[in-house]
Amino acid sequence: MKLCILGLGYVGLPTAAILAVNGFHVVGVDINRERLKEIKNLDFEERDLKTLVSAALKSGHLILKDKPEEADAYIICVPTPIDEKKRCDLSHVKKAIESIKPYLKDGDLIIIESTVPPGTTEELYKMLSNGKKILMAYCPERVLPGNLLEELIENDRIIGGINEESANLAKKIYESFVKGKIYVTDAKTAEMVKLMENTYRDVNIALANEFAKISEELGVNVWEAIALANNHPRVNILKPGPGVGGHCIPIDPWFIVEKSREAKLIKVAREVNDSMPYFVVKKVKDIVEKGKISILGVAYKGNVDDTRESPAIKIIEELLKLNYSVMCHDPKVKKFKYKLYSLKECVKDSDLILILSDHEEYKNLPIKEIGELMRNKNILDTKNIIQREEWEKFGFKTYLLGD
Ligand code: SAJ
Repeated sequence: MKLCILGLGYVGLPTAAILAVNGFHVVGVDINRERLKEIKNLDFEERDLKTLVSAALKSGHLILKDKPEEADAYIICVPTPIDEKKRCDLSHVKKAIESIKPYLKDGDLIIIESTVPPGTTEELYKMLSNGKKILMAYCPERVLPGNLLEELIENDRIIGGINEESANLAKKIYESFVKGKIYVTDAKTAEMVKLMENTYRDVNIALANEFAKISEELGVNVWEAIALANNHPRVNILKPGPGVGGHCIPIDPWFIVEKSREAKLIKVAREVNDSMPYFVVKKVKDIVEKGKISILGVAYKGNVDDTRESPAIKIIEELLKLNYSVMCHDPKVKKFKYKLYSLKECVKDSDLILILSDHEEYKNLPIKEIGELMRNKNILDTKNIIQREEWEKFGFKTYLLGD
């Protein structure tokens, strides 16, 4: 069976590679030639992905192209961002479908993996099927960046078919590499399931963030309170932080909001999480009125190199607007909107260290050396990863989000 994967991003690439090493003939398509070059040069971070992609390319089962070609099934893994009105921008999905239209023949299957608002697969199907017998299914990705390959193989999958035949054929493809269970349902339910998963996480993080704000107001350490509350067998409060980043969780809940007027809690939760960067900036202002801020961690979460929608971006923008001088450091990230410095350069003559990502490296920083380089020894930890007493031993004033 020949497959064409459209969009070789963080989901499309591993999916293409894993299907290729499992015996399918795979054409991996990305309209961005730079991305194709990166893939050929194995220029990406994710654990084990290099080995897999390299094996798939060497086997000849994976070939890379900037245009689709005739195949038996097409898997669409292109981005679905939100527009200014917080509505899903389906233009990449529509373009991808347009690009395969000339090759579609009776019995071909189109699978959508990109996150989309409920009802989208059915709508696209109606636009497409005219005269031809096309099969179509929605099969959302659910992998966690940072643990991509393992989750791609081990996680359960949901397949939502436009009809039974579509779902069954899609199932055959995923069965080749998925070790988790594969659940079959209709397309709209599958779309809703994906959005509910990420919305569940967003709303729960919002609750933790709101607890952090309330705790500061009332003089409680939120981290201690959460740890104690989580001893209850039916309580599992998530962690507060400087905001919710990544390309999924801050975006997906809006796809529900755009489709239903009943979505109230979801919208407020989004707003609470979006307010966190401003809350952090206010804390910075309360600690130092002016001077240099050293940001440690610009990735959207710990131990990944990804900065998409990272709360660090908003925080830096706001600090610059307030005329602070800002330098950033991140041991994982290679490309970022702002220049990245070595740790020493970043903390030299600084007035405050601001920890925004919980990278492993930040748990054991050389406190003494850092202290000697700084102008004022202040540290604000938004992730609760430093040992405050250790820093205080070296004369630091320590501050914690939610305390
Ligand atoms: N965060 C907190 N507090 C927490 C947990 C996370 O502030 O207790 C923040 C993180 O720092 C980060 C953001 O939330 O900025 C999102 O991180 P994440 O680890 O919760 O999620 P993602 O975006 O890396 O991946 C999610 C996953 N979804 C769920 O766990 C329900 C993943 O399984 C999905 O495949 C992925 O979104 C996606 O692509 O949709």
